[in-house]
Amino acid sequence: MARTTLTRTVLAAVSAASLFALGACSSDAGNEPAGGGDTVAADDGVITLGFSQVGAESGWRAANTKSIQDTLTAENGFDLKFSDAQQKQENQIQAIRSYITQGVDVIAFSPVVETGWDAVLQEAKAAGIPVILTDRAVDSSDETLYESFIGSDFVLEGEMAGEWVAEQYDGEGYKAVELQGTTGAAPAIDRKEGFASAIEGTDIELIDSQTGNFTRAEGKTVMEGFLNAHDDIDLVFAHNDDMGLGAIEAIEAAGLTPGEDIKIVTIDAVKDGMQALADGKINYIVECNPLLGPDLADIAKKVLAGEEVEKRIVVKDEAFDQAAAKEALPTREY
Ligand code: GYE
Repeated sequence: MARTTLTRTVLAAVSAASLFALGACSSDAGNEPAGGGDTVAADDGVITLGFSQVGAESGWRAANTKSIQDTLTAENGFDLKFSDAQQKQENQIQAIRSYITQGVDVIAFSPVVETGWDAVLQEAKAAGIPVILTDRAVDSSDETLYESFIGSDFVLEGEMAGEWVAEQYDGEGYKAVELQGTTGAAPAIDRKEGFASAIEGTDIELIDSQTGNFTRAEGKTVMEGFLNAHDDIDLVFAHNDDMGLGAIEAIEAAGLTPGEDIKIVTIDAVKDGMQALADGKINYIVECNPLLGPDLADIAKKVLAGEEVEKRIVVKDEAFDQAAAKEALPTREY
């Protein structure tokens, strides 16, 4: 199975929760925040975790949600409160505020965009509720606002895609277009950067780049626009499989053959993408592992037990060409 192993990196200092637990044991825990840590693990051992999901925009997201819901179960000691933000930051902020008001033990979320989180994360901190980031990062100068960030290295994913493209097509004067993920989202910013750096110095030229918001429908619409505006597209780099699948529809509707007339490289390696790769419609996919539930459960338990946790857990990703996809598909988990 071409799935991932987890590489644990950078060790965190003692987590905020454990510092808090220490404080709660001492007699002068006078400025103890409301909803604090000493009630956390005490009540019947069940961990109430509020999770604010980005949305349901892609196959990746569906697999990620399933992993979280399948892992944070009552049998595993969790009471999961789950909300879907429909790709809107204000909905996520509202969900996080509501988890704070409910006094959950821990909050986890996958931030739709990178910036604009400091205020609500300060509120969680003031309430003594630890926060764990999954999948996407926040751009904040205050690292004490969260305990740990579990997710892939998106710059590396973009680089892996760009390196393969450079290896295959440098010297042929390729014109490429890019379907970007959600504007302001960590994977969109980082994958763009990684890809650009990998094709630098080659004769591959990026002639257009727009957001398709990580969805199949928008990927198709944006690709239609690219095809109307340019008659010389050789390659599409899509920041996820779903937008690549939308691009396939647009390319076929224009009477061209995806994977041949126009090469396609994507990121995620979810089932539908892998099937299109095995069918020859996509040329290469860099994996992004969505199965973050087990690590989230593990880190949440450790944080609430006052144990040290790693500040950054990097999920390791692989990549597939068409032959590798055919081999991997039958046993693929997502
Ligand atoms: O690649 C895309 C999803 O944040 C890594 O979000 C995730 C991305 C994933 O919509 O399909």
